[in-house]
Amino acid sequence: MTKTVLITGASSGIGWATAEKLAALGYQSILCGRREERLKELQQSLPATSHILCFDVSDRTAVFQAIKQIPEAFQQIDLLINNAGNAHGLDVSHEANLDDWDAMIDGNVKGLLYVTKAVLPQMIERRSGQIINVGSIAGKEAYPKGNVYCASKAAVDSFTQGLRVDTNPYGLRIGAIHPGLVETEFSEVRFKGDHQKAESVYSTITALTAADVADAVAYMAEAPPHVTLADVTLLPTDQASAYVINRRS
Ligand code: 8X3
Repeated sequence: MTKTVLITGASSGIGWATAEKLAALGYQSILCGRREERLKELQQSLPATSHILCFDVSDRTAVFQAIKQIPEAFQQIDLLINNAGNAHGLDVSHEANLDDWDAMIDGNVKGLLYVTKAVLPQMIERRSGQIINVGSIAGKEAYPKGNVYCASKAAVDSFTQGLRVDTNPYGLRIGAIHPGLVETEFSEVRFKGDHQKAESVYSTITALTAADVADAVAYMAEAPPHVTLADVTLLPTDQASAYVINRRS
């Protein structure tokens, strides 16, 4: 039977690449994001059926409304990939912008919680389903100026563990993947469009690509039902920890 995956943040980067990878494996997908045009572009390129849901994960009402409106053919969600999230700013705590902090807590933490809460009941009822949360190496180790971004990803890590414990009697597979440096729009967003600054994050190393992360997500998804990859940290070989990076000058 065709499996259905719901992917948040599908309009770019890891979300986009994961949609491509899973569609190639035959999954039908619910593509979620804020940018409808991008989602349409992705939909047209996929070899499998998909449905677009355009909403902002941090808008609690919108999340529940959108998920309620999923057409019948897509309603049984076998796999939820909580990928939406971003970094906003890179500043020491005493100089950071509170709006940036709000945006990270709202999107990376509250958004992930809302989508999970909207999808979880059907998985509990069916006693099957898988959730893969996209965390970050930043959630494992706080790095200078990462403060709230790191805290938001630590919350993803901790919530994943809690969710796995709570849902253990119901046969769900709950895990997280924690990537290190991945060359996507991530740094463009973090540095608010400062292209040069964003590029310099990746130009002196061989960073992961979004497709590398998608491959690992697919591996987690395709593992046999009795196998849960609970906690996967994925680093480029040039990166040993959140802040030990072998940069070539
Ligand atoms: C993205 C990885 O190292 O830039 O979450 O925080 S890092």
